[in-house]
Amino acid sequence: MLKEHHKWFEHSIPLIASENIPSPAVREAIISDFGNRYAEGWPGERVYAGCVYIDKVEVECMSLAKKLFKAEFADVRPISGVVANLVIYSAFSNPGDVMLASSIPAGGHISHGKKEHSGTAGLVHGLEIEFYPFDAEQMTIDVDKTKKKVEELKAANKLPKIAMFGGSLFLFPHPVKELSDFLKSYNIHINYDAAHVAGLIAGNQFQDPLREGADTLTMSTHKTLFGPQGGLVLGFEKHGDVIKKATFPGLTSSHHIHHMAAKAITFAESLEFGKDYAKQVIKNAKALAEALSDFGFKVLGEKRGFTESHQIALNVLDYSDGGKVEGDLEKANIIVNRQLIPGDIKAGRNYFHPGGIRLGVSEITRLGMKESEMKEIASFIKNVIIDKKNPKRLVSNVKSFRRNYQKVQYCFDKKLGAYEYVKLR
Ligand code: DSN
Repeated sequence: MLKEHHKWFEHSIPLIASENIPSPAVREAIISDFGNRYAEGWPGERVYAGCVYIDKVEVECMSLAKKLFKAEFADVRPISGVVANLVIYSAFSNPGDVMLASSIPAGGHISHGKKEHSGTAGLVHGLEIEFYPFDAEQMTIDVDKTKKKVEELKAANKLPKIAMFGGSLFLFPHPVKELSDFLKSYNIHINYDAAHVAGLIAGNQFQDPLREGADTLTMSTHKTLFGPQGGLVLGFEKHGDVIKKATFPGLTSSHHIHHMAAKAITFAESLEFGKDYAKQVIKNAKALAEALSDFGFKVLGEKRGFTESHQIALNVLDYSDGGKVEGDLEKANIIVNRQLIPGDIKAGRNYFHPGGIRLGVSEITRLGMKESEMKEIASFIKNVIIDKKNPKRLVSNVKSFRRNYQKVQYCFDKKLGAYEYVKLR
């Protein structure tokens, strides 16, 4: 099954916005013996022996992370974006406190969610979640309405402890600069979840949350930041101690040392190639959005040029629903995910049959695709959704389209095929 999966992806168009393809060097770190070890604690203060080389790598990893994101402090141990967010909840709030965050149809992530939706913040840390007012035309948080809401919450004795920016459906920068002075005047901790856009921030092509007023930055390390699956917390030295304790012993025991080493490689790759990569990602996303719009698709964010990130969101209700479209595209080897979009919940649609799909160009950009390939991809998508061609009949065209894009670009060593199955025995 593993081999079948590798073959399938070699022949597919992977458009899941939360995924990417790591370099051969990152894959090599993942299969190293670091993955069989424990290194609890901080380098130099471990509670296990055997960490001589692990400590050296982790010190280098933290230093590369700080350099890449121009941060005073880095904790490279959180094992995922969800755990990185839990570190922030644990360090800067108590159960019962209020957090401002985006709802899922407005782009929020499950880890920012309410208890009744089994969201991590509510279910695991007991936070009360209040949603930001959202401007669906501009596809971002509404600044004036947010200020009003915070004042109302204060009057109701529910002043938020944390304001969470960032999310999962993330087309345009969030108004951190516009809201940070206001939020700080109420002593609200500002965290920015950069999971989706970390690679764009690293390449200086999105916003710069730590300079715009965010206190901390959380992320996963495997979306536009093209590394291994993992998490990262960044911020200022003054918050270092409380973050360190929340990560260990609070939220990790072993911190997946092999992935930590692979993060170090990713940060080095991003310092070297990240700017060119991020620029091409955004060009590709815009080209794909424009081509889809030219074919007649309803692309969200039209008033602002569709996207400033790696993502595109389509409203597919003219043809069927997001769940059905996701399934049809998969049969044609085009991998996307269905997406709740603004208006879905009010209209009674749910996560299984939402109004939209979300597309991301991070992985196909890492494979070397440029604007002209985006036009071809838009045409495949039109064939399935608008022309209702039999998706299975498109598979051979998709396969030959993919033939020339089999190596990972924007990395130091391109010997291994992107989806090559590595046999060790
Ligand atoms: N659910 C994925 C996303 O944000 O798209 C990853 O957490």
